[in-house]
Formats: sequence, structure tokens, C-alpha cells
Amino acid sequence: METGRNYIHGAWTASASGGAFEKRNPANTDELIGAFPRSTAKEVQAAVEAARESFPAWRRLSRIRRGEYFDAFVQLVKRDHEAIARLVSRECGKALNEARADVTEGIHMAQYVFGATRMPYGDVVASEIPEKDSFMRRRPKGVVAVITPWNFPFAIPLWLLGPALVEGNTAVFKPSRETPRTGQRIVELFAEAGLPPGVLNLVHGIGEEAGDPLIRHPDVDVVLFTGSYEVGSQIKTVCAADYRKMAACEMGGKNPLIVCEDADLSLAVNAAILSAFKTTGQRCTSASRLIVHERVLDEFERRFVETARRITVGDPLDEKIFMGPLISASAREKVERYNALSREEGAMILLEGRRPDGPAHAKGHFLTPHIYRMAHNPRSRVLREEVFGPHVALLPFRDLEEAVAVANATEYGLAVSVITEDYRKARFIREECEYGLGYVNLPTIGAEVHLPFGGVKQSGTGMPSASTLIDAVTHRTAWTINHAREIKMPQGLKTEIG
Ligand code: UN1
Repeated sequence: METGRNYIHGAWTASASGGAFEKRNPANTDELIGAFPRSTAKEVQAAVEAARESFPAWRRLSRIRRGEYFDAFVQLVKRDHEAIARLVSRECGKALNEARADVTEGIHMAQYVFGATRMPYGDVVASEIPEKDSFMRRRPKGVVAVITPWNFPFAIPLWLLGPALVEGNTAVFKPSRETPRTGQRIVELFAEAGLPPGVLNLVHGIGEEAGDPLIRHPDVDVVLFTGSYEVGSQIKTVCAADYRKMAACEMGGKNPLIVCEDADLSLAVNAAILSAFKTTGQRCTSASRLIVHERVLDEFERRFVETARRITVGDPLDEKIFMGPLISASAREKVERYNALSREEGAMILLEGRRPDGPAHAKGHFLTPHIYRMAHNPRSRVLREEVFGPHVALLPFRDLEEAVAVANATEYGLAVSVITEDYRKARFIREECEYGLGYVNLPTIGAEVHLPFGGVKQSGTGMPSASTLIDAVTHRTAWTINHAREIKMPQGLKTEIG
């Protein structure tokens, strides 16, 4: 058992109040991963002060020098890749191959921001006056709060911290209470990479006790959040009340995968299995609605259910399993409530989600896939609300207009996938669906770091990605220089006094 620490101004510190929370392995709750500081407004205050104090010196470094810390970080992550992946797996219950991919995705973001430091980050802009040179230049905003979820405990902090720090901001990072050890590992590696004290500060804790004072702190300029809509919408409301504060939130999905009549059904089944059940359905990009043309639905259903039946559920460190556990007892209970609700709302259950029995599963939050078929009903809760688990609906459609109407009939708009051999159908989906990430003949999961990431509607602000996050963490400034000996004004303004 380990004792976790906060990291404030380059020092590893225990919680000021002495309070702690425990983290256990979701696949085996007998295994205690550690006890972590249950931080309060006091630690948040110290961390924000440290970040504020370190900001001027960090901002004044060259952008390329800041990027070099990420290069050093990448070397260390590569050295420890397997050990970090095993930690991720034990802490959040992801199958080991997915935990390795999570670490790889973090490496990719660190590499991306390092490379980006030698790329242009502003514009040369024309002027009405020939002797004037005008530029759009970016300036960092200041102190950034980074609040991240447990389901990508390595990659998502890097998605957010990467652009924030490279652009010259300093940060206070609060990882999910479900994955504090991985969060702390990231900070340890940055410390080992030589990042100056105060640039990246770590505060462990619970949302209400540590997250809340962090987002409300008057010296926090930007809040970057990935997590549920319930929390993200509260963060947006709090930040909106402070005219200086900006919040970029990425908040989940109810993603559809559309299987057209002409689809290659093997590919469709494979894409659907990966979309619905990878990470035990706990990705914001997981598909929970498979919208299938009525003429191929029976055949698709047969093959999909048959494949899902063969899914192995168990210890995430066992290379042979496909699905690990749900993250917590309450997460499993939530999925079970939605499984029961699907029956109450009139679905035909094709595969019942259940707790696997046997000693290997006794100590973890395991649940097998739950698959049902129903006609679309806009009032159905199971078809609109995010479940975040191995829970998926099969819904028939007759023509593409109907498929689009069903796909859009939710408050979320993150990912959409269409399985077809017909480019006209794919184009129709591209134009008419509401989404941030669109896929053709691919699962709804598997985004790469250099593409835009983020959704519309309740899914978010469309910002949390490498290519767009820069707009959240920097101000665009105009910088204009006169090269003439006299002043010439735009818009035909006269400069003579008399
Ligand atoms: C998330 O679940 O919050 O596209 C992020 C994907 C991953 C990221 C998911 N690269 O599935």
C-alpha cells in the first residue's frame, strides 16, 4: 500500500487536514492501491499560488525550451511504458492492451506538442497601409486547472496539460479520485524530466472538496475538464459567472453506429463489438445505439449477439480477456439499473447483462454485455441517456432520413460511425448527423491526438484536443508595427490637426 502525495511548488506534501481516501483495484477490491490526500480549499490555495508565482518565468522561456521538457518526459514514459500500463490496468480495470494504448496515446500527445513548438503559432496579417506589418500572436492565459476522468488516466491529462503548458501557462492538475496513482505518476515523470517547480502542481481529492474550490479560485484563468455532463455543466455555470474565466469541457456521448443495407456485415459486427464493448463500454466515444437497416437487422443481430456471447470478462492483467470490470460498485449498479430499464421500456432482451459467477469474478465489479432490440422511441431513457457500460440497443431503420433522425435524437453529439460501401450514403450521414468525430467503416472509438476531438450539444465545447485546445489556453493578440516616418491611419482617417 502506498501513501499518495500532493505536489505543490516542487515539493511532495501530505494533506493539510490529514484526511485521506482509499483507492482499490476494481477487478479485486481486496487489493488496496493506496491512500491519497483528501485535499481541501487550503491545498488548492497553495497549489494555485505556486502556479501563479511560477507563471512569469515559465512564460518567458522560449516555446521550444518548454517543448523540450515534453521530449524528456516522452523518453521517461518509453522507459517505463509497461510498468505504467500495468498500473493503469490495476487502477482503472482496463484490459492490458488498452492500458498500453492509453500510455501510447499520452506519448503521442507529448510528441505532438513538442513538435508543435517549432511550428508557426500565429499569423502574418495584411494591412490597409503598406508600411504596416501586422501579426496575430498568442499569449498564454495564466493558471490552468486540469480536471480529468478515470477512463483514460494517462492520455487525457496529457491531452489537456500538453497544450496548456507548452503555450506558457502553468497548471494545477486534479486527477480523478478513481485514478490518483496514475495521475501522480505523470507528475513524478515531469518532475524527473526537470520541469521547474510550480509549473505543474498536483492536488488529489474529491470533486466537491478539491475540484470545487479549484474551479472557483479567482486566480484560475482557464478550467479544462473531461468527464460527465452533470459535472461539466456545473463547471460551465460557475465559470460563466466570472467574466475572466473560460471553461472547455468534454462531457460524454450517446453515440450511434449506423449499419446500411449494403454494409460488409463482418466489418459491421467487428466495428460494433469494438465500439460497444472495448473499455467495457466506458469511453465517452463508446457506441450504445446500433442503428441497422431493417433488411439486414436479423442477420446482423445473429452475428453480433453470437460474437458478444464469446466476449471474455475477467482480470484486466490477463492478456486473454476482452473486458475488465466496471470502475466501481456504484458504476455497476447504475448500468444494472439501465439494463432493467431497457426491459421496462419494452425492449426485447437478446443478451442479458449479468454478474459473472465464479471465484475469479467474486471480488471485482464485473458485468457481461447487455444487448436488446427495440423500435425507436424518442421518450425512451435508455435510448437518450449515457449509460457508460456494456449496454447497447439495436434499432431498425427504413431509409437514411430515419437513420439520421434516430441518430440525432439525443442531447449528445460526440461520435458517429456509418458502415457502408456507398459513398453517397456516407456523405449524407456526414452532412446530416450531429457529431464532432465521424467515422466511415470504423468503430466510434479510436480517435488520434492530432485530429480535432470533442462534440456538440451536451457532449461539449468541441475544444479538448491538440489542434483546438490552443484557443482555450491562449489569447490571440494583434501586434502592429509602423515602418513609415509618419503615421498613416486605416479607414481613411485624417491625421492633420488643422
Ligand atoms: C474518452 O473516452 O473520454 O477515441 C476519450 C477514443 C479515445 C479517446 C476516448 N482515443 O476512443
